[in-house]
Amino acid sequence: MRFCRSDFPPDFMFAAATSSYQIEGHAYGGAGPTHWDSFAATPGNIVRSETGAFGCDHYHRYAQDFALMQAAGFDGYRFSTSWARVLPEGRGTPNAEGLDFYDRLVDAMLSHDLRPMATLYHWELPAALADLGGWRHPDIANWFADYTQVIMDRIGDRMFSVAPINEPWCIAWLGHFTGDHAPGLRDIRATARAMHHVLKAHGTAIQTMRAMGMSNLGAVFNFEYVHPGDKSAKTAQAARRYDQAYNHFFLSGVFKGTYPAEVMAGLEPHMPKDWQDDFALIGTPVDWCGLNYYTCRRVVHAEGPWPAWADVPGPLPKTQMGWEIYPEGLCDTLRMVQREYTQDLPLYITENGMAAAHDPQREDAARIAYLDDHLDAARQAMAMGVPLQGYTFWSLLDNYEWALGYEKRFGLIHVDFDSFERTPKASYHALARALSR
Ligand code: GCO
Repeated sequence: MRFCRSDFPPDFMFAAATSSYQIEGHAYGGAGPTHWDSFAATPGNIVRSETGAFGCDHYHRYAQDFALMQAAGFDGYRFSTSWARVLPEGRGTPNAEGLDFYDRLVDAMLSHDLRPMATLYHWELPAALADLGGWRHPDIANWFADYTQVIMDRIGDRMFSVAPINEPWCIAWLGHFTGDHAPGLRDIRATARAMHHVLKAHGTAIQTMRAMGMSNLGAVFNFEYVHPGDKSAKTAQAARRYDQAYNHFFLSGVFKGTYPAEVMAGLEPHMPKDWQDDFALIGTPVDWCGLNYYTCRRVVHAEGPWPAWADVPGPLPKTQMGWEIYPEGLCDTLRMVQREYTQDLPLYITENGMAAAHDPQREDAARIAYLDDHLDAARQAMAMGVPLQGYTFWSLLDNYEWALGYEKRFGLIHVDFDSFERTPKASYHALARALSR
């Protein structure tokens, strides 16, 4: 690696991230069914119809995983708790085994010198709540607050940081507009409701945790750097529309108490009743903001109803996901977020990384370069005054990449999905060396 720990301020945090459904093994420990289980059981939604039933068997192997993290010199671990593991029906009686599991998990993090950075929702909605309408239902924010209370009553005393929701865009848009993620809807009214209700859930969870006396509470959003895909004026507008919907809608709700006009041009007729009255809740102050950044996108105008956009492939080298590698976009995004929304609020990179096919001969060179280039971009942003306090790599382990099943390998550690054997990759060793200096 071109960088080492001493290139960063002494309290800068290096972490790695995972999420519950992607690694734990949802079949274990009395967890209830989720909308990802039913989405996966429906033919055509997921590569080989794979599910998170066994994940990386982290449920049984977490101590080994944390020992590997400690040996690499990580300071923190960004993980998520599963709503359906804590409350199998989404509401009502908690699953004692699930609460015991997270209690043990957090103690194991601490005994491996890893600061727990929790996320309360990383996409696996309890199926019983999906039956009631899921993110479309006006009461979901209250259900989420109840779940927040139950899980944080158990582990909240040991958290370094907590964010309620991972990536509102993916929940609302990929789940309800494109149908690529569970629950697989393609419905603009459902989308508008989900986009608003995830932010209400974020706000009620922050208020719930504040009332419990918790601190260091934040929000995690995902970003793509948007390039217009051609030089036409219509494309310029489409690119701006995409940028507003993807990169600005949720930040604007939380930090400015309003939604962008270009987005409301399409969504307003479908919004829930009295949505304008919810911004005091949505804008409940947070202590930090997290950015997930992977790639850029090239957007062109497409004929048809709002949003009237399409994307086109770009010329840059691509990851196993087909995503262009564009580190400059990370620096620009950090600066944009600070300038337009967060000013002095601490920022964290809460996800960044790449998928690469398993190829032991090639020594993981692409992932090492990706890390180097994005950490350079992070340092550039810091040199320009961005109050960045940590970097989190996605992901610790190869894992369940949602609709793409187990094929896309994001891990610093290779996982054999038959034996669950872990093998650190060259990127793991390179990062460990960099963090030791
Ligand atoms: C996300 C999610 C992760 C994904 C990762 C790679 O950011 O989309 O938090 O669950 O696995 O991003 O696509």
